[in-house]
Amino acid sequence: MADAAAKEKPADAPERELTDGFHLLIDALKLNGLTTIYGVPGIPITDFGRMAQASGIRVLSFRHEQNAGYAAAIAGFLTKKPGVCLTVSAPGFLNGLTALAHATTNCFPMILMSGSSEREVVDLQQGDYEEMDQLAIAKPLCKAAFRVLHAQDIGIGLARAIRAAVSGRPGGVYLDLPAKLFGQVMDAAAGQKSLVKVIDPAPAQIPAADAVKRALDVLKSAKRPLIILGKGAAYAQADDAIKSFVEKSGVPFLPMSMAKGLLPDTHPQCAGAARSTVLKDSDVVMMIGARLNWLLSHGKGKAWGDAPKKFIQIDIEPKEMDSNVEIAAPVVGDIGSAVSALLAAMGGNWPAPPADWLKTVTSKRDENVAKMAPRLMNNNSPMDYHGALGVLRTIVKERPDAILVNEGANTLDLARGIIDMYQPRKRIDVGTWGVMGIGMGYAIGAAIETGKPVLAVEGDSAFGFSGMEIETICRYQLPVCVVIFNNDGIYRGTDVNSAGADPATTVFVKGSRYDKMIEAFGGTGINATSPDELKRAVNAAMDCGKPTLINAVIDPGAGSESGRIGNLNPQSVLKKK
Ligand SMILES: Cc1ncc(C[n+]2csc(CCOP(=O)(O)OP(=O)(O)O)c2C)c(N)n1
Ligand SMILES: [Mg+2]
Repeated sequence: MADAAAKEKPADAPERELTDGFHLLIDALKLNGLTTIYGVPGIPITDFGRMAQASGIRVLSFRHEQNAGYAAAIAGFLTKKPGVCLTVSAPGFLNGLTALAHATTNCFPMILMSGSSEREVVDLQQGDYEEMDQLAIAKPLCKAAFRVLHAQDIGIGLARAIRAAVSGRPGGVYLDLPAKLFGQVMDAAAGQKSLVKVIDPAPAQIPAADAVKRALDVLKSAKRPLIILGKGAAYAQADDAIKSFVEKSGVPFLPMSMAKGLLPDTHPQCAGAARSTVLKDSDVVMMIGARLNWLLSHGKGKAWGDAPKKFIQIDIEPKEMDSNVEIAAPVVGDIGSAVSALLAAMGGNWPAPPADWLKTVTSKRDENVAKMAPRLMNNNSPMDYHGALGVLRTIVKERPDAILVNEGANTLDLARGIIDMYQPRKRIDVGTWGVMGIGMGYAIGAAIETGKPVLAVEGDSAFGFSGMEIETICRYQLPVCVVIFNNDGIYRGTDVNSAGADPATTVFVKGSRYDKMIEAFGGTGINATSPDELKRAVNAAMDCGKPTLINAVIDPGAGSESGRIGNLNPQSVLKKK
């Protein structure tokens, strides 16, 4: 150890070059190409953040760790490298933990690095500053959790974290960094040698040839086939292979929310606008990086109809198979390798699916699109969701490389259906949990990681969870345009509390002017009361790339309870009080 080495040094020995925990961690991050950190400073990581910044790492300071964590999580999704979030101990750690759990649930690679207090004191529960056994708390909420106690283990510790985050099914990793670690000194050359560059952190997982053949046999036998693309398919960055496979198969495809744009929503095979028909009437369903969780009604029940169905599932995680229903043809492998193997094994003359099925799907889709069209062109004031989203739909069509962040209830469900996406990984939203609060963190992470303009379409409630980060957006001058669908509340702004003076639980201050908030930080705020005004304001913001917040005034009565998932609310059988 360094102290011992110093004691042993003869008086006339030349001064040896030293390094310490601060510098080793910085070097280890850089060595592995992790050059952006999202976090909030404080004891014991303030100086680490300063030194990291001085060394050329981009260190983005947030107003709340949860938002920094969401930025790191989406950085992981967008780049296939772990997004890094840095927090202080106990409360900062806990604030970041929600995002780490979210990353794990959504299969995004992320590393939460938190400073922690003195082990000796924490373990005896003697009441240290921000005392908490963080490692134990993180463990059940993420894919892996590690603690580094010695400077010479920083290299290995980070290597383990990176590998755990990105290999197999990606997820969140916690790295516990006790305060003492940062100041630990060791010989610089030995320190340099202790660093680990992770070779091939997410090795390809090639599916077995017989699994590929079985999948193709089942797909070929289908009379009414369907392909469902999940966000795992978007994450894989195997865009060309997936597009070729879908097109070669001729099978209608349904993109899950964050897989929209992998193939354009306007693609002739896209069945997005015929969702209920294809779920109900298909006989063979191939899932590519999509899970049969609640978002797909667990693969059974009314939404899936009565006809027998066979499922083909492509996933990197073997345990995903049969999780909800029997999988007739499991293909375990990474999406890129699996889809390439499928393509190769299809041969040159793959038969098109039966024409009557394709006709059923396209006519249902065209019928639904036509039904929706006039509603999207209304210029009502105050706006309804359709009028406002009709405008945003055109703007995204004209700016297909912009990134769309989306959260809320009605604001989410309706935007998902109405706004077509044209390129992969351009739509990022609430994900598996339907969590509110990802908005500004995602917007910042996406702007930083991609350099592209960001359009964040936010319910007024959803925005409130991360709203303070508009200061962060202004501070870093990020090209983010936030549009708040302000209907005065959660789902609707019309609820009344029949029992007393307090407002109903779902309503906010009526006529709030969120646009004024961003003006406090030098950004542009605009109040838009009609689709025409909204269109002008968003276009101006996207053209100039300056931080902008648009308060879009939506009719408080326009939404519905819980958006499209009101059926999940438990009901009281007792008489309504
Ligand atoms: C972290 C978290 N807390 C609470 C909820 C419950 N929730 C679902 S949607 C929503 C807000 C919906 O209102 P808004 O964002 O204004 O959208 P609107 O339906 O009004 O357009 C809330 C609070 C949640 N999903 N996540
Ligand atoms: Mg609302």
